[in-house]
Amino acid sequence: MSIDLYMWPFSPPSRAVLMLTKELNIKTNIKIIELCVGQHLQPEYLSVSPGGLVPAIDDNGYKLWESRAIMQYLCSKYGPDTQLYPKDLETRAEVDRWLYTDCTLFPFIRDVTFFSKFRSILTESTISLLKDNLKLVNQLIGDKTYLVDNHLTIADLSLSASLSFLIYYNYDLTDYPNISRWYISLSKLLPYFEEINGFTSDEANEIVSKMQKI
Ligand SMILES: N[C@@H](CCC(=O)N[C@@H](CS)C(=O)NCC(=O)O)C(=O)O
Repeated sequence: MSIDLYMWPFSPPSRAVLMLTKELNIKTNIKIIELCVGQHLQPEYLSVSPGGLVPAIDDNGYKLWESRAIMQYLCSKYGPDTQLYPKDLETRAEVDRWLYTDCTLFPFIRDVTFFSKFRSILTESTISLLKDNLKLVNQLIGDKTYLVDNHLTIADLSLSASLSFLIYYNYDLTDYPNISRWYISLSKLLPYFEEINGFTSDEANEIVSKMQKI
């Protein structure tokens, strides 16, 4: 049995799901949806993900989008005993809380780093909200290696993928040292991390220049 994963390799939520498929050893057919040429807006893809967003999965006819919902589903189906999404109610609630925190944070990261380079949407308010959210995340991470308990969860996968945009676009993390330390540590602990998330700043800028043309 295998699943289809529709993704764009540069997309943080896509990479979070891809990392999880590695953790759970799920046989995965990767279907690249090239955002730079508008493949996500084609009727064929809209029948999988009606909003045209990546990632999405097709698990033998069951279609699901929204990365965090996908990760919760994959853990429940393919790793029912996995500590990646713990069963204990309070521990699971903490993982969920991080996923929601990340879901709030990611649009600010995306707007300030990526979108601002080819769309005029950047406001003082977005810049300031990103700083407020990073301050909180930095405080919550403290000296932890993993966000919840002492082991990897889907919260780590989701947040690290979101934060990667800050790294690619050289966002100044001086005021958020716990975030930098945690991200670097996780990148060394996970054997697939570099392969999936290791875009260079040059590659990230090249993607911006492709987006500018559409
Ligand atoms: N909350 C969604 C966000 C997905 C998302 O924003 N995907 C972006 C790529 S990172 C996308 O598909 N953008 C296409 C568009 O905006 O039209 C998730 O976590 O899956």
